[in-house]
Amino acid sequence: MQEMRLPDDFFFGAAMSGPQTEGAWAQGGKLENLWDTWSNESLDDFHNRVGSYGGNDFTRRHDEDFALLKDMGLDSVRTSIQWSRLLDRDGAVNPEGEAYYHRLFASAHAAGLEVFVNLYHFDMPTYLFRRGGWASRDVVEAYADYAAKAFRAFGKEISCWFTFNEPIVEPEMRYTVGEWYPFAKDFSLARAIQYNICIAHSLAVREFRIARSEGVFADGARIGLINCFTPPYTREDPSAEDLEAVRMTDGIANRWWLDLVTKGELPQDVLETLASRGVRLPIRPGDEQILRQGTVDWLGCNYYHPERVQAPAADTDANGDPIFADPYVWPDAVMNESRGWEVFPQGIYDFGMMLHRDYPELEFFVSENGMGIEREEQFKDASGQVQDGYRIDFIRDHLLWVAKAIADGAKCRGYHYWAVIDNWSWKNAFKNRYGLVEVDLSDGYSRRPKKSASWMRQVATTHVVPNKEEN
Ligand code: BGP
Repeated sequence: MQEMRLPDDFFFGAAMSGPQTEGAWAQGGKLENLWDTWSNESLDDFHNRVGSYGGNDFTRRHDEDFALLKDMGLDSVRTSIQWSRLLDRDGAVNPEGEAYYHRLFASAHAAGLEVFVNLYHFDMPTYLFRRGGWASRDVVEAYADYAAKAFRAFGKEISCWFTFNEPIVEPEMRYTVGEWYPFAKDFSLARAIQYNICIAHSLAVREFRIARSEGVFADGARIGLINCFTPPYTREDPSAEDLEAVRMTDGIANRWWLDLVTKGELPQDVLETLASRGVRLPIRPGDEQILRQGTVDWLGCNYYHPERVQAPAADTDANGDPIFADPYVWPDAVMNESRGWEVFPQGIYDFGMMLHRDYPELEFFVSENGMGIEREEQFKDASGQVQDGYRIDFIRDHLLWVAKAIADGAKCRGYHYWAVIDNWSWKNAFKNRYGLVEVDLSDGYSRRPKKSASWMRQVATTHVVPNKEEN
């Protein structure tokens, strides 16, 4: 593809999350979240036995980090408030937690960065998990109360709010494939959790609107949802069963959320199929009215890899729960072997075009996109700088498809790279590095820009995405 130009008002920024950066896990009155509890109970589960405790030392280094982002030409940063830091066990604001976030946001603003705040990034406080977590309506309501308190504490400082990051991931990772604490493999429970998260999201949006009508925010405040989206692909010559696998994958992973945030309802065909296969959702009288409140101002789309599916080999799993799709391995797939994820930049274009067709009013931005590489020190030059040309290729190819989507009508307003500064990646800890800036664990978390940092400065300040030869 030839060089492309992004609109002048297109924004560039950095995505990160509280639990993956802050560290200081037991300071300032912070309570345990599930990552801390899992780290305490079974540190061997984490790469090189690095648990949640230190993050990437952001709490001590945020001034330096914001200066690095600004120096790269970025204009915005998204992070998350940790519920377990902002509120105490009784649901009251923890003054030290509140003070920390005021300092953090002031530091970003002083550097000239706009701050986007997300309220939940897979970080359930453990005491609430023990009361039932997302399976419990009381916890769902506690989340709405937390959101209301966050809006009121920071409404004058923050205009861009998000209720959840990737609400599909906890149902998958904690309750379907069982890779994350509490390691459940229960498709029905996962869908019940997914449903309750939609109620939590909608209640939080309602709180946002109430706060907005009471003048809690500065003018122009917006609420959104961030999820990982990809149109599901299947084999080139699909059977009717393959297409059915596409319908249900798309229904659960995409349309479920897109219908919620644009129409305030969940897709009827998906609900009917789930019910016909014995999956019961914890629907209560009055929920329809709650979901109606869940429409948002805009959407964040995290995109790393496409989803490829085919008809399932078996209809049901060991619990008797339905299986709607099996993975399909595309013979031409280009892989990022470090992460085991396919690299398919066109997916971001296809998603943008799908939104343009099916949800034409919805504005979005690319809220995460990035490439995690293992043993990145092998790419250091004599001066010790990581020469990450592969990452430049990755970002450039995605941005070219973003530019094409915009040219073809997609309402894509900006791009946030994950994670501009290397950070802690859940169970993989620091195995795969995503950053445009290296974090050196052997040198007290010191920061050092990689080759891609100056490439990003060039693109973010000119809005010109070069073709490959111009790298
Ligand atoms: C997204 C999450 C991020 C981040 C990223 C990279 O799904 O929102 O928190 O971690 O994926 O994935 P990973 O860290 O698992 O390599």
